[in-house]
Amino acid sequence: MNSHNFAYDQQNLGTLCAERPLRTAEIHVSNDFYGQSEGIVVGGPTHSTVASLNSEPFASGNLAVEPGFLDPGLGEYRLSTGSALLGAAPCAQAPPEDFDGDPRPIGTGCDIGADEVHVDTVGLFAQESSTFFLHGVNVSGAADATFRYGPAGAGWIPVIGDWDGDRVDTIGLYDPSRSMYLLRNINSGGAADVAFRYGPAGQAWHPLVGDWDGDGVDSVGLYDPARSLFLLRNSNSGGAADLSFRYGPAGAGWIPLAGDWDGDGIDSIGLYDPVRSLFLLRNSNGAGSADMSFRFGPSGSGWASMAGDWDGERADTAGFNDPARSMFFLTNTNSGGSADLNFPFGPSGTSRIPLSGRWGL
Ligand SMILES: [Ca+2]
Ligand SMILES: [Ca+2]
Ligand SMILES: [Ca+2]
Ligand SMILES: [Ca+2]
Repeated sequence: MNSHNFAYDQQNLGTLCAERPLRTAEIHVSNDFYGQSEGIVVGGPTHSTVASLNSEPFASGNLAVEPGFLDPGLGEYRLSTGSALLGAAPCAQAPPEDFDGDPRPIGTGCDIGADEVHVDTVGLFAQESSTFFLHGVNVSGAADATFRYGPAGAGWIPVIGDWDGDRVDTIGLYDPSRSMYLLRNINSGGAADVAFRYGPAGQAWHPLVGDWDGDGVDSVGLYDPARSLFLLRNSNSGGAADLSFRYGPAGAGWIPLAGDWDGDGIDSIGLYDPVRSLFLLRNSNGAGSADMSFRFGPSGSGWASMAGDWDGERADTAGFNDPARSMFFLTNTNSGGSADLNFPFGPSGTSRIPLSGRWGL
């Protein structure tokens, strides 16, 4: 069986797949033979094109297209979000997880090769009905998952994280009146899998989520705007903060963010100043000055800032939701400039809260 592979730029070498005696069952399925000039030898006959190969009874779905790797010059052979190999294969012969632990399939069909592409995509949360609307791709379209979780109109704040380390982000809620987190390991309605109080009740503190210790599991935090104080916890349970530090000006109305800005597997904090539309990101969780500082988006616009790994290159980058038009604006670099992705999702003119995560959708 030769399935879901790619043979990339094998100049004049071709691919030899010896199968003797010739079988009639499909044994060459959904491979990508790209940049081969001397044909594909399978069990005797040499095929100069994949169309010819696919005419054999033992072959189907093979392609010869530029695979669209993230950065082959740097040895980065994972697929980019624009690859023609995404969803290009049936999943019958694919393992249920890819080489870096992502579930297969994500979306319709499996990606050809060892990697199933899994990037952060957007979602929305409607507080009045406590409904989550999750979208599996960063283009316009209808929600791919819609469900209610938590009480309607209670003013609870959505949080997103990989609480169980399976590389799929799921939902949660933060109830400010009790300072209680209610986390769920599946993206659906139901009871909380983990519920605990952390921090003081009834404060106007912001919930935060990140993998602060790099163990592959996201855990919670809090941001006190009055002191610009971050209180981060490495486990999803009540108790004292594992990390506590001040960063940024107290009482300035800046919005806290969390993300892996440098792609080292550890999430750290940041701040967004809406007056200047300035992001001030920090690569370590402690006091100090910003490691990255850039303007992105219009000043004083009322847009909601967000962060995610929109292109799969492992670093989280900035984004916005404009609630008036329900437009998302996402950038793939933390350096300002114009958005790399912009698309509408959800109804305009509502006060839904934007979300981002690797939903496994
Ligand atoms: Ca992957
Ligand atoms: Ca998970
Ligand atoms: Ca962690
Ligand atoms: Ca990091």
